[in-house]
Amino acid sequence: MTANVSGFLDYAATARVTVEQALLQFTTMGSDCPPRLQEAMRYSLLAKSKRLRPLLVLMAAEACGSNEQEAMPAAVAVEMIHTYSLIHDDLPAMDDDDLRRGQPSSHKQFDEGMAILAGDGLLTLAFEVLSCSTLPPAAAARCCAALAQAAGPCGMVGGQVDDLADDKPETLEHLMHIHARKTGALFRVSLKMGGLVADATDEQLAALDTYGSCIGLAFQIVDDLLDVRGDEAALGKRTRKDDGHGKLTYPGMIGIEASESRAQSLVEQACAALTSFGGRAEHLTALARYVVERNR
Ligand code: GRG
Repeated sequence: MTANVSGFLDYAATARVTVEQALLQFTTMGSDCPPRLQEAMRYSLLAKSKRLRPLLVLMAAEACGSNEQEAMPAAVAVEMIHTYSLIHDDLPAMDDDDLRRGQPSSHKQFDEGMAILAGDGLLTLAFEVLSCSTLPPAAAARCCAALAQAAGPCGMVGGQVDDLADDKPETLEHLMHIHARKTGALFRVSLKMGGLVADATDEQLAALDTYGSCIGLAFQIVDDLLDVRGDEAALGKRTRKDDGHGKLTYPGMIGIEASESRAQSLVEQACAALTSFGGRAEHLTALARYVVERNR
């Protein structure tokens, strides 16, 4: 492991605790929320996770001169959207997975109806958290719009629909288009919201976006490689599924070695995009390296 990645892991471990305290606080629901619904939302939201998206929000805000406290509602909101997508993705009608984040999937622990509703609850609560935050109203509105676009029909949901299609074109270009929306959009919007909270310049937002596109794609390539390697205990989910389901993957299309070098060169591109931030982007640089060095 490279030196700055191990430093990043210490920083990330501390930031993760703060994010998880905020997730707990923002899911303390009023008395009209059925206790079992709150339990199901928290079951998935607070389960073991790398918390990459909230970390990206906090680190982008830091790189643009803001702080953890101001950025936390956006960090919480994107983690809620991510968790809802995992709950729904695991449902029998979608990827049909029994294991997620090292524990039974929501529909296995509760039931299908409750899993759908826990996902719906997190999706809507994310926008309540953002819009009721102490952010200036213009920044809150821009964050809400950006998050809705990234998670919606032209973003994550659209990518999922194209990925579920039986007759999808088997080209690298199409695979990248799916992943840019299904996985990449939430990475990019995490960085964008960090920038918006900090009232970043257009140049700063553009640099963060380039960085986000590169690490989003690198993340997905590594995800496919980890699936091939198949360490279920480390990943906390089923592995070697992609082959069995005839899924399009990078190792399947361009081979393992080419996938590894592609992920590596994307990380270099991501880091190069951050030069104008100087030392303030130290954590973002280390996170990019972590994305390719991770084993879960
Ligand atoms: C159901 C609307 C809807 C969308 C689902 C993102 C997605 C679309 C599905 C997730 C399925 C999946 C395994 C995608 C591959 C990449 C990915 C997003 C993995 C999970 O993210 P991590 O590794 O998870 O950051 P943790 O648990 O660490 O937060």
